[in-house]
Amino acid sequence: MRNHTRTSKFLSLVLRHKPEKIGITLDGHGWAKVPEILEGLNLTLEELVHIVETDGKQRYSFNEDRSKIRANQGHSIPVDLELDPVEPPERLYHGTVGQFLPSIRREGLTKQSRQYVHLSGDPVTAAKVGSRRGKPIVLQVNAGAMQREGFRFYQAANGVWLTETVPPEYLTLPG
Ligand code: HQG
Repeated sequence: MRNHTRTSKFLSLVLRHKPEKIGITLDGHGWAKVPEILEGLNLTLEELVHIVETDGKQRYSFNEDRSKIRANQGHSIPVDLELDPVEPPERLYHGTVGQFLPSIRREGLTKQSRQYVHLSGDPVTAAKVGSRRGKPIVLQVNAGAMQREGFRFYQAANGVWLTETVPPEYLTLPG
């Protein structure tokens, strides 16, 4: 069996950041044509379905007839995922690392290269996100208060919470 982790990482790159890597474009809603993905990644449909179905974070979705595929979140290129605002739980969580804290204290969470700030529904998931970069630090986000004060929250098809920005007054930082 081929190394699916590597292929999945490349699929993320293509569907979130650089479709031009395989000479394709995404439509305005982030969809790529499945035949173009199969050709560009040298995969069979069966292999692509396996990657999508076994992905630990459900990073990808097919459309109904499996003619198109897109990433559920994480884009740096502007795409309209057509997500409706939803009421968040009172608390959400963000996993980061210590080196970013001075800047986060000053300006809050900002989306950096991506389209949204990514938040997790529970602290364990947030710690995993932070641990990609080092010793994880989990920040608590007062999402309920934000929503009541007019900020919008979205939930991607894989459950990841998205918002435009989290001002510092809604964050509880450790220490
Ligand atoms: C930090 C992965 C300085 C932020 C994950 C993070 C997630 C600031 C980094 C998804 C800052 C951005 C997203 C500020 C935020 N000053 N640093 N004001 N505001 N940061 O990768 O949330 O595996 O764009 O704390 O699991 O780490 O790829 O965002 O450390 O779901 O599917 O700037 O990506 O999913 O990093 O991760 P990212 P993220 P996948």
